[in-house]
Amino acid sequence: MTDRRRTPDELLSAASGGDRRALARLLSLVERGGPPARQVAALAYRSGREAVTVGITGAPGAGKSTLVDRLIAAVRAEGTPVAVLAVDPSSPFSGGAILGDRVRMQDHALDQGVFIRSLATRGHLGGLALAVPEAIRVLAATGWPLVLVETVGVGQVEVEVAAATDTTVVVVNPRWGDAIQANKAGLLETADVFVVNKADNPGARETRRDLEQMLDLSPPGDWRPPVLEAVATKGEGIGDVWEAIGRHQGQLAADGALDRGRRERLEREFRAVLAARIERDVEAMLAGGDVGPVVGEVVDRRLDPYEAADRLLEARRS
Ligand SMILES: Nc1nc2c(ncn2[C@@H]2O[C@H](COP(=O)(O)OP(=O)(O)OP(=O)(O)O)[C@@H](O)[C@H]2O)c(=O)[nH]1
Ligand SMILES: [Mg+2]
Repeated sequence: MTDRRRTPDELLSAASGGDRRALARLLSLVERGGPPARQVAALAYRSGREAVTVGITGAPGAGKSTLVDRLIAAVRAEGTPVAVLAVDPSSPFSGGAILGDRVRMQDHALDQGVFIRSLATRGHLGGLALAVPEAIRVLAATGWPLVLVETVGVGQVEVEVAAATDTTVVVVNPRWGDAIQANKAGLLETADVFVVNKADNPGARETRRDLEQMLDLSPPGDWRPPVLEAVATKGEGIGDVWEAIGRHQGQLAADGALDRGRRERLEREFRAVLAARIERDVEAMLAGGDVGPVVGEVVDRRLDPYEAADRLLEARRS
């Protein structure tokens, strides 16, 4: 049967049995949004299965994909299956190759224990902030115990995506100002592990020191993010990064923060779904016929915008 004719239910059980095309199709449905995506989301949610999730984030070109590639190798050496989502907030289209094209992640293409997929928003209601947790849930529901999420770019979206994972690794480079940029982008609060990658370039020690000093100034918590050096291209420092991720996961599990974090994320997700749906209702209202005359009254200054909004909302309720 072709993928297009399989129902989300059928796709989910096929994907759980190792059918990678079915899994890819499910993720395309999530990306695209709309009623099938809702069905997929509901099924995945009901499965109740969770994956360990690790976000890898940082400025464009910082070496995230190279690092992910090395982490995959480290994880596979332990025998754990791993799925990777490459998130591109700047691109409305995925094509499924952002990551694989750039680095040698293709090396893992024949490994049945590795699944790599890029993710873009397309039509998803609520954008990446919702598409990413849904995609993660699909992977967890189909039996992937570990999901790595690479996010390209710096900014709000990145922070939002980073907030969708248990552990967030922030990759910076030994460049003047990189540590400060990370701070400005709000990554200092989001980071659980810092990696100064491209430590083969000059300035790595200074960047580490800058980050440590910034961490000294932030309020002390239960976990102080370690600041590690790596040369992803040569595979140097990867063991330390993987070990730090494991330590952070251990700490989360030990003090109940893992469960708390996941509950908080679900609540945030629910709020985002609600907000997105209300926003869509507003769009529909504005496109409807009865708004025009009210807008006319507002622009003619016969009605103030607040009263106009009240009037429309009341008319809708009655
Ligand atoms: N010298 C040096 N170059 C590196 C290192 N890690 C990655 N690179 C190079 O940096 C470039 C970007 O690496 P990517 O892994 O694609 O970086 P990225 O952060 O995934 O890039 P985007 O996804 O485009 O944001 C490539 O040419 C890599 O070979 C490193 O440790 N040292
Ligand atoms: Mg990349």
